[in-house]
Amino acid sequence: MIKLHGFYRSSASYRTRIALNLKGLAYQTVAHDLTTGAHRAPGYLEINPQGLLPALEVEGAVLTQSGAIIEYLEERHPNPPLLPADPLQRARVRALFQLIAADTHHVTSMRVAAYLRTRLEHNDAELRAWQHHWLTQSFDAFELLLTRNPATGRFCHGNRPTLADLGLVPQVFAAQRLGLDIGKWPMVARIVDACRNEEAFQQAHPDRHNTQ
Ligand SMILES: N[C@@H](CCC(=O)N[C@@H](CS)C(=O)NCC(=O)O)C(=O)O
Repeated sequence: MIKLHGFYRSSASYRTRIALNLKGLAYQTVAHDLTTGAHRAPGYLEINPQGLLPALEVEGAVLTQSGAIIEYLEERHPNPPLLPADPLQRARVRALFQLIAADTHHVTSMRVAAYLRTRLEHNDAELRAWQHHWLTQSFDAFELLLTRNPATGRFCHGNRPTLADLGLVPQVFAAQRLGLDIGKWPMVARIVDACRNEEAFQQAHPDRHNTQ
């Protein structure tokens, strides 16, 4: 049985849950409470020395980094595909995912916030301004990448969910928790609504996992 080490409101775990659901894979969840620092406990550091969620136990191995985990799932279970067949289109989808997973998520993460607050002594308003700044910059670019490209459809790329949507939806959820109004980016908002109608996204939503 596949084992997902995660937490209900961890965006990177949320991305991975959507991928597992889209692929129709059964999995067991092991929750590590980010609010109590359970992800830094020695037992979990044995699993993922980076002390980050998620980690996936599968086929006798431990996989880390949500992007690598999702690409593994894609290679092992190609249907339904999360990447288009064409190399140029695949690059576009991966770029949208990386915009979120590499360039946005980290600067707005818990550990960066904790450092800003405790080591650099920023107050709540300064912290919020930092997070809104980076989120806004990313969503501005994401919106343009969607509106300017005719390959954008019901979802970020075409008419079925891809890796790009798996990046976007959890980041929007996190941004809304931080008080950002997503209505400023109409295409982003429309696509997130489309995703929220999909069973795989609904089942992965943090509200469905907040008791684990
Ligand atoms: N690039 C990593 C990021 C993982 C990550 O930052 N996970 C967050 C939860 S969404 C975490 O464990 N945060 C703990 C912290 O910031 O201390 C991935 O995509 O898996």
